[in-house]
Amino acid sequence: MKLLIVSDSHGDNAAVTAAIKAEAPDMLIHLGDLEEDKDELEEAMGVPYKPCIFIKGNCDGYFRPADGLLESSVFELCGHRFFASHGHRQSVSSGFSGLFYTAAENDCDIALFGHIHVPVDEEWEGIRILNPGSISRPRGGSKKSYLILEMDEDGEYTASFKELK
Ligand SMILES: [Mn+2]
Repeated sequence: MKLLIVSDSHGDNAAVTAAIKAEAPDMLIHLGDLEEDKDELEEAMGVPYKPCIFIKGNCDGYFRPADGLLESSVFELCGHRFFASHGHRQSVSSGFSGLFYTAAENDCDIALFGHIHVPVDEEWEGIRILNPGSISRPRGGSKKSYLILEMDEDGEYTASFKELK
C-alpha cells in the first residue's frame, strides 16, 4: 500500500494534485493548512475516491469552511497505528515531546505532523516521528516536499521524502 503524505499546501492545491498524479497513491493524508477546498484533491484521488484523511491546521477555517477536516486522527494500517495531527496543539515548534506523548498515549507507533514546514524523520522510543515538510512553502532551506510510505501487509514499510518536481 502506497501512502502519500503532504502538509501545509496553503492554497496550492495544484502542488498536491501534481504529487497525486506523479505517485498514484492508494491513500492521501493531508496534515493541515490546506487553506483551500479539499474536494479538488479528493477528485484527483479518483472517482470513486480512494481513502483520504484531511487534518485541520491552525490556518484552516478562517477564510474557508473547514468542513470534513479532523482535529487529529488515530488509525491503523498494515499492522501500524498512526497518530496524525497538524501539530500546533502539541506545540511542535518548541519540540516533539507533546506529539510523542500524545502518540504514546494512543498506543501509536507512527506520529505524523506538519506545521513547521521542515521535513522530520526521528525515532523516539519506538515511535517514528515524521513530517513531510511543506509542499508549497518550505522553510529552513528545505525544498517543496512530500512523504511516501510504502507499506506491506506484514508490517514492513519504507519512508521516502520526495521533492516536488
Ligand atoms: Mn502552515
